[in-house]
Amino acid sequence: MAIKQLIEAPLVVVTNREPYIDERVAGGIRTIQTAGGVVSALDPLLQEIGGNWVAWGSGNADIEMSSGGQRQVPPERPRYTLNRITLSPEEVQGYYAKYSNQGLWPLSHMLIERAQFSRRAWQTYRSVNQKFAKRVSAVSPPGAWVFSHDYQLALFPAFVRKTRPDVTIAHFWHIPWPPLPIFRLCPQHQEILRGLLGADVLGFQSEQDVEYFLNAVERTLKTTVNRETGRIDWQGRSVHVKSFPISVDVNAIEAMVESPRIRRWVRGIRRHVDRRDQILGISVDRADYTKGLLPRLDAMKEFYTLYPQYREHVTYLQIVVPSRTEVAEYRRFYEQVEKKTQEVNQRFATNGWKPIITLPHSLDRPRLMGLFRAADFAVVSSLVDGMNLVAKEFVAAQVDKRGVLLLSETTGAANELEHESFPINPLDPEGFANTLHEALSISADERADRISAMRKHLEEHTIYDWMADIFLTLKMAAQSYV
Ligand code: GDG
Repeated sequence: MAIKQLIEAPLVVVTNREPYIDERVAGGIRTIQTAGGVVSALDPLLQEIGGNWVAWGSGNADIEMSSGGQRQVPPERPRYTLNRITLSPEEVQGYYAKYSNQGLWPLSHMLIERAQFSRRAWQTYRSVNQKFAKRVSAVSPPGAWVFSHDYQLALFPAFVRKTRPDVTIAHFWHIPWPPLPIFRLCPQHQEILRGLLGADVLGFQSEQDVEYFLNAVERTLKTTVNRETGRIDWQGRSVHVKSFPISVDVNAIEAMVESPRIRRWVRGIRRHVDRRDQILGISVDRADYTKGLLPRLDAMKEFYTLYPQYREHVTYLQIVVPSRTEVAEYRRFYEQVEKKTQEVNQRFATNGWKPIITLPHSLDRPRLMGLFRAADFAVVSSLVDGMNLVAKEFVAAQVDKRGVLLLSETTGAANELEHESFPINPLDPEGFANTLHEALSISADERADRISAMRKHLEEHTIYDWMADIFLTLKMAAQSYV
């Protein structure tokens, strides 16, 4: 069924990041469409059915391009209303950089020592969530369906419910949910749970996240949880908790890599690689400590040490996109990656060959998908990851079925792709090196079989299935109030 037929009420989407950013550049103002799974799924839907999107207006020309905090988008063919929330630099620091990214992000990824909380940042996080709720309450038509998103907005559902009990809310928690002994370390853990329980539907990436969440609710709020149905009785309502693993648009990626421009790009890369008798490996990550970039470099060092036959033959291209550069820790992390890369290169480079090439900036999406198509192997080595879309995109782009995927066992994606990918433990460099050798040793037929099986799975579980599943659950939740 087409997703739009599932939507039976006016739709309001609420995210931290906005789908369109107005930026002042030399010579004028440029509107940039942001990328990412959620935006690329929900923007076309809102373009089709109309509605409202509420987000932090982070662009430096957002205010002047909006009127009364609103902008009709897409600019060239306006179809829905983008409601921009203006945040002061102090609010951005407290709500986004500190509480969200230095507190909830590391804690949810179970990297306890990196987590920092402060009551001052909490107050800002709280008031910004309230700000979002106020705006959503103001723009939501009666009986609207509200889809809100991620750890930046944990308190938002309960705030909206207070003023607008008529709306039905689905909130999706995009990152892992930690086990209780870790979650408890968040000084405001009870408030976070109470905030989220304001939703009617709560979505997570995996069954394990759901289990940890239900356990936290049961143990800390002393509430009845039905594990079979995933329902929580909360303040006279039912909250439906379920896993909705996010995915990609396989057909769109396939069409992208089959376009004449990208076919040419892929041919060029392959010619270059084959002429030099190389095997091309690739990884693509935001420069984030959860992605296991440093242990991966240790593993590559181990690989070239244990298997010297690959020296001068396996070239590993790492795309490391600077991320959250407003947080000092992230800037330092980026420098560490650069330093370690240099060390490995100095140790193994020969005249005219370098084991690791770093691309320190982002590529446009079609060319990135083209690189995935051209590569012989991809490595995803996150320490912990809610899903990891790079793994799924690599599989979707592999239309020639030449590549193998090394995938960290501790990603959400491994729940779906563990049988045909090559599982790795990111903290076991020797094991990682052995697995890479094993993966590079299988026959072309086996490579093709593995990619085909993974592609089949992704064709049956696309980003649109993810969205349809969430809206179907939301619809059931909305009906139970009628
Ligand atoms: C969070 C959760 C969950 C990267 N470099 C370039 C580029 N990218 C794109 C990739 C991919 C996306 O960014 C990264 O998604 P991931 O899932 O790998 O990682 P996070 O950013 O941490 O995402 C994660 C995800 O949300 C779900 O949405 O899976 O667990 O942490 O789509 O392709 N895109 C372009 N150029 C680049 O250089 N165009």
